Amino acid sequence: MSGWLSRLKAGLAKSSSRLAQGVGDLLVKRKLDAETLDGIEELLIGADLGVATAAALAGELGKARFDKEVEDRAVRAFLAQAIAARIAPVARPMPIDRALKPQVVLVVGVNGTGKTTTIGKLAWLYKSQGLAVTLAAGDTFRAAAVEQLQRWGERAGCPVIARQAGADAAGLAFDALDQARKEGADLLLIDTAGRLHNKADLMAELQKVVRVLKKQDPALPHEILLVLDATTGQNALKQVETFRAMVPVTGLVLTKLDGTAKGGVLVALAESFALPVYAIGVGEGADDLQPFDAQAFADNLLGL
Ligand SMILES: Nc1nc2c(ncn2[C@@H]2O[C@H](COP(=O)(O)OP(=O)(O)OP(=O)(O)O)[C@@H](O)[C@H]2O)c(=O)[nH]1
Ligand SMILES: [Mg+2]
Repeated sequence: MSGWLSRLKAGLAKSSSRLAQGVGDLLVKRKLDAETLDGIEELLIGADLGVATAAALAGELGKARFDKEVEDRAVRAFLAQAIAARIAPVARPMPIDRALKPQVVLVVGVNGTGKTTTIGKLAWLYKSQGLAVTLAAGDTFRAAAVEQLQRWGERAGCPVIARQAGADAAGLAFDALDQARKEGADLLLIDTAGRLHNKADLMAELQKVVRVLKKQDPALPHEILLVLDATTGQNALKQVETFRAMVPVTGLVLTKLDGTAKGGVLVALAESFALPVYAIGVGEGADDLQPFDAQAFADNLLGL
């Protein structure tokens, strides 16, 4: 856990250094007056917490501490507490039901957000917990996508079901389910394309995959995981709306929290959709994906 915490801290360093430094600078004169509160609100917006959340947090801070002399650390601790309270309800690891054989997880998202990498990391994580994991290379649009998933499969020691590029993604998903059932797999993770010729094609393909799975069992897929790239900031909110209009998304993964000052978007997502955030990605390595702890996340976001 301490290794993971240090990675979370390093990952959020860009977000936290700006926030922590900004709060510190604002409080040089050590008075939390209206002007300072406005500055803090702006900082929170800059960290992509969203306009409404930033205003609410500044308001709470003002009520509690208005016009009093305060330490910058106390202000950051107050904000971290308020943020943790907001994200705690969505900080939930993906529920795993070993009785399902297999539990079927469809992974969707815009191209480049980290779907394939996230599947590789999840495969690694669940394999290490003793689950039999099968991967399906449902991104049949690009040949490189299949090879990328195969490399992750080799690394984690999981079978990868694939077809040549250009094959029907729904057919591949059907075959993968069949094979995962025969092999008694606990978990089937299905990759999908992030981009087709256009958005209508992508929607049609994702919906067909879901339809084909449902024909086998109406409870399928058990989870539809939407992968979002934190570096896109507020754009991630748009993507949730777009994908929810296509398929019933059940949970989110937020990747690339390293290398961005927009870590606050997780707070905006929590406030806007109340969808569980199953995991966050803070690097490209196999163990750079973990369920997140709301308080630890908020503390690190504020550089505490
Ligand atoms: N720094 C960092 N890089 C990440 C993270 N997750 C994924 N990446 C990188 O982001 C790039 C895109 O990741 P992919 O997994 O290929 O994304 P994808 O959504 O499958 O992309 P398409 O298949 O093109 O739709 C790769 O270079 C990954 O290594 C993360 O948490 N942190
Ligand atoms: Mg991919």
